[in-house]
Amino acid sequence: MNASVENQIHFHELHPQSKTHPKEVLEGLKSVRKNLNPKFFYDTKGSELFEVITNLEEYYPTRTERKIFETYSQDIAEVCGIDSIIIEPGSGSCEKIQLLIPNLKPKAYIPIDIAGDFLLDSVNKLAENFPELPIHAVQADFNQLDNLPNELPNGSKLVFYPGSTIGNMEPEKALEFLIKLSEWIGNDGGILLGVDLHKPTHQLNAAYNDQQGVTEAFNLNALDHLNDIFEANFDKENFSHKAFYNEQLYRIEMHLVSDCEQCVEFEGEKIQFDEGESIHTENSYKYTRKQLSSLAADAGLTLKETWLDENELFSVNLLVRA
Ligand code: AVJ
Repeated sequence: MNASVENQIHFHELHPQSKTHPKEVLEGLKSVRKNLNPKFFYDTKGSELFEVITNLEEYYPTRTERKIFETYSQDIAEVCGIDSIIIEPGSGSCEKIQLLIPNLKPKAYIPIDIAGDFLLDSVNKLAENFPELPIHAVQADFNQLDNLPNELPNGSKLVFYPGSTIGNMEPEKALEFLIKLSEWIGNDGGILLGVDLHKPTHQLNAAYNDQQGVTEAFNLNALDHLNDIFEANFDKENFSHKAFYNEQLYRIEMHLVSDCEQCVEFEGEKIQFDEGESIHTENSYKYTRKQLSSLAADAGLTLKETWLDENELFSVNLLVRA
């Protein structure tokens, strides 16, 4: 790192990476409806597979959101206001924000991510592209982060939460999360939120059941990940990918279905599977514009503006305090 970059990038380590306790996983695996937190998709292999998913023909969200950012970047900046402090929970590669920075002209950028090394790599690349931008990288699990670090620049805050990541949360959790963000942004800030929209079932089912089987590999990889970090002997060969849109609950459900009756060992406990029994690995909630504005209202926020693609597949929304 050269001297100018050192001045530009500040690193805050708030919660050193904490390991998941096996009990947390065991509780899900032993419950009547077996379940696993979708965070277990994302080891190195899983993150690579997700990257491949985002480029699949059937998987419209990523490219559609990018197109919205590209098309409306000027307008987004006008409505959100320039010169703000941009905070991005779960910033990953920090690539999406780069589409907006030239117009948003932020005073500082604060990416928050649990993966410290990846975060540093990402902000170093960002700093090369935007050498004038002050960056405060925060290594933390934003789900466990209640308060922002103290020594941040002053200014109005814009939380950037793209990718419909909010869709992974149960609606009650999404509400709690928006309430927390509302506290972060205060009266003069905003939340720029990417949300995937409700649409015909066949289109959604296709996006999570791609022809090449990448989503299948992504789902099954969670079992390898469990074997790697815990004492476990899942055999991917004995499970199948299942994903479908639940029209009543407005969510894609992903499951790993046991192909046979089998017993898997996890941290010294025996987990029994019937043939056809599944582990529920992910929910990806879709919203109608009405549902989204009522969620915002419940959090004391209002939808100030919504940007859509021409087919109204995906939405980018600015939420401010009501
Ligand atoms: C990263 C949660 C937005 O729900 O579409 C992609 C994850 N799962 N294919 C989504 C995912 C299966 C993705 N999110």
